[in-house]
Amino acid sequence: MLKLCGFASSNYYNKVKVVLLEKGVPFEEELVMVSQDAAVLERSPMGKVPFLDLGGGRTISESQVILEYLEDAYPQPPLYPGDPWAKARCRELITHMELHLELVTRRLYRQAFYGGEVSEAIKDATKADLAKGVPAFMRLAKFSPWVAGAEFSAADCVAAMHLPLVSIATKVIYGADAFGEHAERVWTYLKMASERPSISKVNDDRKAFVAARKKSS
Ligand SMILES: N[C@@H](CCC(=O)N[C@@H](CS)C(=O)NCC(=O)O)C(=O)O
Repeated sequence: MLKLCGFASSNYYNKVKVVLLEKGVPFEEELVMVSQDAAVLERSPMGKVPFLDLGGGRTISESQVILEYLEDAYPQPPLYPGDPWAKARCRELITHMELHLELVTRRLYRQAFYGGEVSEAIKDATKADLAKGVPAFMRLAKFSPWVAGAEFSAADCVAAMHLPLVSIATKVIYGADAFGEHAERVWTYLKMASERPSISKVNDDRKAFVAARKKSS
């Protein structure tokens, strides 16, 4: 059986978990923390999570590559539109959310979520990057009602996991949501997405994981 490796508070892990649940693919979860240990590096070359273990020494790292693998290996139900241009636009939206929203905002997480500190220079640079990334996202996103259009898609598996972090981290650090005037639209969408069984389960598992870690620390 497929093993999804990582931990339940990782948004990249959860993105893949939503895909597995949406496709009804049986899988197990293996708790693996970020690590530079040889045993982890052998399965995930950067020591990052998630990675997927197919058994027999076969692993795949990088959440988007895992998502694409799952789409190829388990085509039903499809998580991309059939039309090549619509499919490319869906991938464009995913790439945009990851490169220009999540990865940019990630620089703030240390202070926003983990009690650490981030320099003013990083805060300023992040703000400047988001000032371009957010309007670009709003130009690409459809919210009609799903993020890439009328159908639930791979882009929703990504958006539902990454967008809350962008919104919350920027509220914590700047006292203002990076989505600005669009925040209500984004959160209306996120609320709708969170009612989908796959996303609801992943969010519940995340909360349970975080609560258990807090209790044991
Ligand atoms: N591009 C990677 C990003 C995954 C990622 O950054 N995961 C975090 C946990 S949420 C991690 O492993 N961080 C450790 C590190 O960056 O060394 C993917 O899409 O899988």
